[in-house]
Amino acid sequence: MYQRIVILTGAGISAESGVKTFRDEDGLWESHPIEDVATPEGYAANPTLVEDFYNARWQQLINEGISANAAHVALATLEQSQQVELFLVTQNIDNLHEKGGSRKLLHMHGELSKGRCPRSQQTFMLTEALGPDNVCTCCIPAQKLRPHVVWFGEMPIGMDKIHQALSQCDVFIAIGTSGSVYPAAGFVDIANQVGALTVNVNLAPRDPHCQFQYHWQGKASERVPALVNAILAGQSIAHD
Ligand code: BJW
Repeated sequence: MYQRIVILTGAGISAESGVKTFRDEDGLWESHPIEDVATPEGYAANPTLVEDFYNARWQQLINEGISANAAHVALATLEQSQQVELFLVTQNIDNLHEKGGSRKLLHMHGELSKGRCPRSQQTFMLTEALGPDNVCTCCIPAQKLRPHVVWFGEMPIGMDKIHQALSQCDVFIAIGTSGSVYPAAGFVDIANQVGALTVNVNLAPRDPHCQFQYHWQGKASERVPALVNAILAGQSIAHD
């Protein structure tokens, strides 16, 4: 029934795994001014504070044994079914889609597990915490790795591929994102313009300004498996 599906995920899909969201009460931004930890200027002003912030989040993912939940697993099932052409793009920098079994996805805001050379932009899997001694192997002299994270004012990763997928999709689904950060917040407009079916999955009730045609309210761990089952069974998802 549906052939080309683009799925965008945000912090809400990982919330039930124990990873904090950004803008909810008690979210990540509660204790950190955004401009301190999520801008190039904040990093330039205090690299140690920023490195500590991302090192702590990476350690949390490893040490606390945070696992994928049913929503991540359902999306991996959809990919593996090969019944549809799936383009999965996440704003999340955690690795829970991979832990859930997804093999093809795009991390448009980067990945906690990687550091990036500020000169060549080459990425490196982190084997030790970010800090003055964690340097690239691509430059002479070696450069200190920065977090492989897209901060405000920086260009998200893979925009050409994302636009191409959106321009050809017949369904666009957003899961667990507040739609407050661009360009991701504008993907629904592109999908609507090309005539795709647009569905939002969120714990919160429908926002009257929301551009999605349908709103599946509830926990991602419950609504996403239901959505995937419907798609795989050839049933319509064009309802609230
Ligand atoms: C559940 C749930 C459950 C909870 N089940 N649901 C003015 C107008 C327009 C744009 C701009 C502007 N001024 C500046 C800009 C651009 C700026 C921007 O958007 N600013 C806004 C604040 C206005 N954007 C940028 O700078 C971006 N770059 C850019 O625009 O480059 C130029 C460009 C031009 C043209 C084309 C392309 C590019 C870069 C943005 C980088 C964002 N980086 C961050 C930080 C990453 C590092 C880190 O992790 O620390 O990425 S910000 C942060 O927000 C993070 C997230 O990926 C992102 C989105 O957050 P998300 O995922 O939506 O989380 P929340 O917490 O907001 O929402 C969670 C949702 O889940 C809620 O709705 C809950 O209800 C729900 N939920 N539990 C289902 N169990």
